[in-house]
Amino acid sequence: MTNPNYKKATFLLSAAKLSQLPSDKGIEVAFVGRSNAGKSSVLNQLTNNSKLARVSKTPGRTQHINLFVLDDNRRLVDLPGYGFAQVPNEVKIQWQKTLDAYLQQRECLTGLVLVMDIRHPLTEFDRNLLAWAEECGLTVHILLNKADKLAFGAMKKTLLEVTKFISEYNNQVTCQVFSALKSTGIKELRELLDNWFAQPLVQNNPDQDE
Ligand SMILES: Nc1nc2c(ncn2[C@@H]2O[C@H](COP(=O)(O)OP(=O)(O)OP(=O)(O)O)[C@@H](O)[C@H]2O)c(=O)[nH]1
Ligand SMILES: [Mg+2]
Repeated sequence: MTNPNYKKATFLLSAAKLSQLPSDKGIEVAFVGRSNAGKSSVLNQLTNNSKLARVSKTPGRTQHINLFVLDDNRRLVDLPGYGFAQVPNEVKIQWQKTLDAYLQQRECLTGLVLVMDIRHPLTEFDRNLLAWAEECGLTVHILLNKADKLAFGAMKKTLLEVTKFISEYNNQVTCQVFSALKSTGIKELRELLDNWFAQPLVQNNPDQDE
C-alpha cells in the first residue's frame, strides 16, 4: 500500500454517537488528549490545511468525533478533548461516554496519537489512557506539543521524564517533541503514521452492520 497523502485529507463527518460513524473497516488513527493540548492544530499541521480541524482559544471546541478521509480505507480522527472543567456536567458525561465507546468498540482503530501540552505532561487522564491502551494492546504515540513554549533545556528534561515513564510500557508507547505552531517534529510524525497506515486492513466489523 502506498503512503497516504496527508495533504489530501478531507472532512467526512462529525459524529455525536458511534452509530453515525462509517462502517468499521479499514484503518483509523485517532488524535486524543486533554482539551486545549492542540489535537486539532496538530491535525491541521499534519495535513497542511489550517482550515481542516477547528482550532480554538476556548477549550472544549471539539465536542464530536470528527472524521477526515485520506482514501477509501484510511481515516484520521479528531476526538473530543478530555478534562475540561468549565462545561456543564451533563455535557462532560456525554463526551466521556462517546470517547469511551469509540476507544473501546472501534475495531479499525489502529493507533492513538496522544497529544499533551509539553508544559503539563502525563496528567491523570493521560496516565489512565496509557494504562487502558496497554491493557487492550493498542499502540500509542505521544506528542509533547507546544514545544515552542519551552527553552531547549526544559524541553529535553520533559522529553527524558516522559521517555522514562513510558519505558515501562514495552515498545507499544513512543514519544516525541512537537510544535504545531512551528511544525517541529512533523517529519517524524508522518513517518510513524505511514507505518501505522501500512498495516493490514481490518475487515468489516459484523457487530456494527447488524
Ligand atoms: N504556541 C503554541 N500554541 C499551540 C500549539 N498547538 C496548539 N496551540 C494553541 O493551543 C490552543 C488549542 O489548540 P486546539 O488545536 O484547538 O486544541 P485541541 O486539543 O483540539 O482542543 P479541544 O478541541 O478543546 O479539545 C489554540 O489557541 C492553538 O493555537 C503549538 O504547538 N504551539
Ligand atoms: Mg480540537
